[in-house]
Amino acid sequence: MKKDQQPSEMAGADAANRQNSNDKSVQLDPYRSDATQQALTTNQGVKIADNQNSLRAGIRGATLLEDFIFHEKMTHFDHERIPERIVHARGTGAHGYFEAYPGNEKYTKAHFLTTPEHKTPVFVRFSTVQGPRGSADTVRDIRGFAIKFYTQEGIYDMVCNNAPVFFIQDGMKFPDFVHALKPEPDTEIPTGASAHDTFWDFVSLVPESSHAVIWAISDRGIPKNFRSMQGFGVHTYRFINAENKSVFVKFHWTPKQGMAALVWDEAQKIAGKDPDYHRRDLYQAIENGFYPEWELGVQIVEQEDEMSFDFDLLDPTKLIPEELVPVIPIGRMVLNRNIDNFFDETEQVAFCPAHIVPGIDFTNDPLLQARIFSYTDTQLSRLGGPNFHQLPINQAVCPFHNNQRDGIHQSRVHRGQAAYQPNSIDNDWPRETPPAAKGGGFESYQERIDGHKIRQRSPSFSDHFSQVRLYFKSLSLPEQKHVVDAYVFELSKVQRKPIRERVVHNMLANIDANLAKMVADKLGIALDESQLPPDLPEEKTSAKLSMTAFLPPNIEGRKIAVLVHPHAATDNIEPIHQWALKENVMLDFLTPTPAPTTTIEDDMIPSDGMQQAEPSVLYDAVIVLDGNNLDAFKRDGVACHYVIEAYKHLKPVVLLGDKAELLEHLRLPPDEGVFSDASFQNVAEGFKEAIRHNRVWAREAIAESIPA
Ligand code: HDE
Repeated sequence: MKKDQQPSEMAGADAANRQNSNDKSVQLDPYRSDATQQALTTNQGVKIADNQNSLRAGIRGATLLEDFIFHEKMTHFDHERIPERIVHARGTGAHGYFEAYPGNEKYTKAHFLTTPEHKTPVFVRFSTVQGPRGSADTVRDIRGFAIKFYTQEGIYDMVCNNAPVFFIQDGMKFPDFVHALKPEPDTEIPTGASAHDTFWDFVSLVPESSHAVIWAISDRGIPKNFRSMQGFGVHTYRFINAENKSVFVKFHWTPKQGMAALVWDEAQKIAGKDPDYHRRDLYQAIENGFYPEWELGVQIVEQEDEMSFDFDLLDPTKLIPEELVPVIPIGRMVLNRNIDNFFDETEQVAFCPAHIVPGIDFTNDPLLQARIFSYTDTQLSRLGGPNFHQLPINQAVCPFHNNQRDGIHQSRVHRGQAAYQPNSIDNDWPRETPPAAKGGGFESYQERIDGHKIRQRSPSFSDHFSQVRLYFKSLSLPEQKHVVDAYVFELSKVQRKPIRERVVHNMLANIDANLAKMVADKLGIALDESQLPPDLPEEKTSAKLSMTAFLPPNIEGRKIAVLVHPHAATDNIEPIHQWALKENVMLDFLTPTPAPTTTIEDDMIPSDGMQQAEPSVLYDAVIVLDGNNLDAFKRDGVACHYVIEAYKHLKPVVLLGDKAELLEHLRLPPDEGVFSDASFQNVAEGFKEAIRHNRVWAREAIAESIPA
């Protein structure tokens, strides 16, 4: 389904509603500027007569110093860039809303979580961690998943990642970790990759990193797109209800679209063919009315159960297996509006885990405590001063008043003589609001603190491997294989042998004997059986750690390429269109050149793109249309490569009519993911099912023998 289709052609009235709410002509906020039918002026409002030429002394003379119009334009241009984020510089954002399910007041008094009738606006920014602003989207990395809730009680930022655990336990180590991960300081290489010496040097010396490393090394580190990614709050937070009762809480976002990952060869190729792949995917999905949706779930732990686990709830390198504490759904989030301006929204948005609202509170997780400080601090240099909360994208939607004044980029005119409190001159306004069950001022949970001032890691943080083993053991066999392959790939880029050895001996050997042996074997590293820990605890698994637990119920929003060559048959074209409408998928008819191509009857088929420019790596599945053109197809290297590559990347492929012969021609063994028939209708159901399963995993061993 394409953007220019009418809402009536999409499934149901819901789609029509969605289309409306994405209508950019609706003026949403007073600060959104629209220059349509407006005169070009200077920033002072003076109309400009000539925007093509600077003011010069004579037609061939020097430019005059008095050209204030040129100066203003150039000065602004010279300062258009701001420092990029230290981490998470590469990101993409979208607007939407959050809706709570009924019944949450037993946990929290937060207004936005306890008023199902109220839709809270949100802005979400997805990101990679390592690469700079212009780096590729599909690199192996953890993804950021930061949500700004514009609640009636103030801004709430839930700054999540797509993994439930982090690399370090104490914020003190964050600068070290990031310095090791970032491009190396002497060469500024590599961009957007963790496959280099300093990263593996650090993590091999810091065993607490093993858990987050294996999440990044697994398929979670190369998500298919942002729409099919989970999000996690990582830390344990607190909920506080109206009776002032507190429980511990972990946040989970689960995509309604299901979960899917790229395959590694594909991820690397997309980084070159379309470095904006994830950004484009989200934008296009929203433009086309496929609004991505996530369910917010919580794991609740009662105060008295704090110590009842064999790990510490305050340790951010640990997750709570869902078998121990189930995830309870408490609301849903829909992203339904694209940004108008990247800089003003996605770049200037400033998230901070310290932005919380009544009903939510922190715990003593030492990583969280460090984050409470770091985010506002970093905005001071990134956004140039303390007034970034006044930028439109960061502004609270409820009233906000205090006695903080002045500062760089102050954009409010504060009235009143008294900028202090208490005061009698302005009748003591603005005044405090005492805490209350609802609508009161923020009050921290009154946790009893009793301890020594000390720099020491709690012994309860010291088991660094049990959960890593649990994670590895819980993956499906293809997922486990990808983990092995990814360690080998990453370590192959590490130049220093002792670092490679340390990863195998100190990290992998503590996770799983087979994993360590397979990686050691491929790297040619000696691994003595005696180096493997003698008593590995009983193996157990946790179902939801594998992405296979999150298959979607349908294939809505997937992208299918249809390869068309001159002299195409027409019989299957309409059934393919009808099927796409029914299943709500996006179709692109790709042709050898951008020109329209022809049917056998000499009718025109418009081109949605050229096969070479829209390669198979950008699609979920491929259909090759039948026609009177098999020989021409076979002579077309781009088209043949298209089919081979889709096959190699384990994608479902439909070969219609005469194109069935391509399997033999291209030496591709038939399997459950290749559908050959004269009629598309006969294979449509099987094709759909194969797409729903993301990949034809049974093909993987054979696919490896096909040249990349
Ligand atoms: Fe961040 N992190 N972080 N982080 N983080 C930033 O804030 C920091 C951590 C996360 O789209 C920075 O505005 C410290 C965990 C996301 O704008 C900075 C520590 C998690 C984003 C910062 C952590 C995150 C950031 C850089 C350890 C997952 C992007 C620019 C103590 C729960 C937000 C900025 C966006 C960004 C500091 C660890 C997620 C430097 C000190 C754990 C999604 O302030």
